[in-house]
Amino acid sequence: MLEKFQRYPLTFGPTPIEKLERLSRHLGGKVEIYAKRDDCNSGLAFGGNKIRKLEYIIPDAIAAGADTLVTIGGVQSNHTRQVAAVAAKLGMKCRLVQEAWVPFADAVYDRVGNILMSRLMGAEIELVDDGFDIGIRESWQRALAEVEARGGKPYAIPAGASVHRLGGLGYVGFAEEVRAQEAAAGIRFDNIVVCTVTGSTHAGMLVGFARDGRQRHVIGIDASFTPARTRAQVLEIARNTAELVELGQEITDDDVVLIEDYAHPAYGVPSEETNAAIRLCARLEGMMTDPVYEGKSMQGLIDLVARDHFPAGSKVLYAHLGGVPAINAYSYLYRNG
Ligand code: 5PA
Repeated sequence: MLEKFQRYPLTFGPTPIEKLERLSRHLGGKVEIYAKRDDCNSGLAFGGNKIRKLEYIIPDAIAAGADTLVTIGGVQSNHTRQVAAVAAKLGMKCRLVQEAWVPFADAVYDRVGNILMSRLMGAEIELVDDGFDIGIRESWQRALAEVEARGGKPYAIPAGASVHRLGGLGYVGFAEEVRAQEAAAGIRFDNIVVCTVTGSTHAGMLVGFARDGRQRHVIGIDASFTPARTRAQVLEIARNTAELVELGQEITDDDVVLIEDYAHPAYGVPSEETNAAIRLCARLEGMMTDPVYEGKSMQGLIDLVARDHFPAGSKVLYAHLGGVPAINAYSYLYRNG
């Protein structure tokens, strides 16, 4: 589906799929749980889902003659860290706007984890005291204008690389990759579980899996805590992406499956249940998840299995999208493990 698009390689290649044997057994053994390890997809500053998206965006930035990648996220954004890494790798500059999206006051919140790495990789960082919003931000537009005013050539990457014309393509590729891996292993996943916030990861998967009629088998777990906004953005990106790849099929509102039950108490703040899921997965599988995104989708997966949402014998694929560096900013929560 992606042959006509240019891809700038930033990942190691197809990511592994592994069976989470002990977690599957712990949850009763009726459902087989697998993880696709996009958290291990690249050597660029720990990788993650944005690297996969950026592979299809960077050719456009290069063609535009840009010298500075400009993007936005929260203080512990994984996205901004991945953009900083890609800029370093390409020899471009990087300008990041990091807003106060998370009401969390660990003393070192703006010193460790993602933002520490972005600073080390040479990004110019501006901290802005505005709250969470996945839309187009005034602070980001100001940063773009500033780069231009200084004589630079900025390239605009929106939050999560999502509402970019090419933002959905990376995860169309994910679906194609899964299909090839399924064929090679002789298995087929009944459901795919994905954490959803700015929407292009979920949207790309919808389009990719629509090719074999599985779009409603992609279960988005909302971690934005503004699910109406996120849902609308997933649909919009999926529709645009479907057109771009000439899917030949309309993506409808009913195709967007987004479960809202696990994002509380706020974006970026884990509940007790989220923390329990993070600990369970760490202790049974040695697989780390974070309190902002993947811990919430893991919590959702565990809860859905416990509630018999999936028929016995189902094979469920958990898309691990990265995000673990942020855990350092939550050190007080995990001081006793
Ligand atoms: C993020 C996003 P989407 O934004 O494409 O819906 O992906 C959600 C998601 N898992 C899932 C991890 C580890 C993520 O980092 N992160 C954002 C960031 O600024 O880091 C875009 C919000």
